Amino acid sequence: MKSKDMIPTVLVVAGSDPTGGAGIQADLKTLTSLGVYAAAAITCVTVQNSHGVQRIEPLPPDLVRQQMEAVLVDHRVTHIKIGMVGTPGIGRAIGEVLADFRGEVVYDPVLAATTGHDLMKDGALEEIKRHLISKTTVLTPNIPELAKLTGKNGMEKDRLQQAAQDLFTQGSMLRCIVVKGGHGRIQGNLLTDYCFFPEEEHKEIIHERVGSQNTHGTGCTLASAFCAYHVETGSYEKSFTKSIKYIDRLLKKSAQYRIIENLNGHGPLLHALQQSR
Ligand code: PXL
Repeated sequence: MKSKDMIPTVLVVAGSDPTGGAGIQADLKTLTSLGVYAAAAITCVTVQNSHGVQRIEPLPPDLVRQQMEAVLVDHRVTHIKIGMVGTPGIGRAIGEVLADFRGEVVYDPVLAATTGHDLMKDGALEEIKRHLISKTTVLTPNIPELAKLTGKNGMEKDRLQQAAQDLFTQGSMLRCIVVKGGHGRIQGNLLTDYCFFPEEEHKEIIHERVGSQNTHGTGCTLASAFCAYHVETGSYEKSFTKSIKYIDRLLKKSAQYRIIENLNGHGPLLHALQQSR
């Protein structure tokens, strides 16, 4: 690109996963593989691998805020993508920065790791709702996260739709909720991903579950791919369809490789296999 117009930057705010499968590493790989410039502010350093999460060190909230501000004053940030927040204090600090931000806020409300380990401190849920969900435009929960955020359990479409409506009333900026079907009811080998809107009819994509050992970081990757496609298209619906396709292709390609020693663990996706749209 030779134009002197400023290119868009996506600012990722998330935790570090040293294996490179999830968190900030997955976000940067995804956005880069889709040709979008990505900056990163780190919330927490985790020590983990396919055997589990051994340690979590949240950074001081003001350090998270300063990282975000450093990028915001220098780049044309059109999208902020939030992943693991870690503590209520970090949630509040991010919320304070978002108060002055007018672009898209895509929040993947990470509550637990693939191995089941909690990635959010107890008692953070109310703070998250007050400070983050209130300023979020696109939320990308999986089914357990949707249930935790709303107190509404159930996997049927009606139940998910009710839970999404509940969130639309809590978050006045929310324009789109993508509910990832990976934890949902499987019919045959089919699963359904949903995209709910405050007023329009929802969209859904029914597709085959990909059998793979390498599924670690699919949530982070999907939300980042959504961001990248939204930078490109400006459409929530197209970003939903394209990001689900991106994940599907990447899961299929990555399934063919052995990446980790642990035969019972979840390996990462191989983002480098997906160089173009
Ligand atoms: O995939 C959720 C996630 C997000 N962020 C970090 C993680 C994980 C899962 O393990 O480690 C840092």
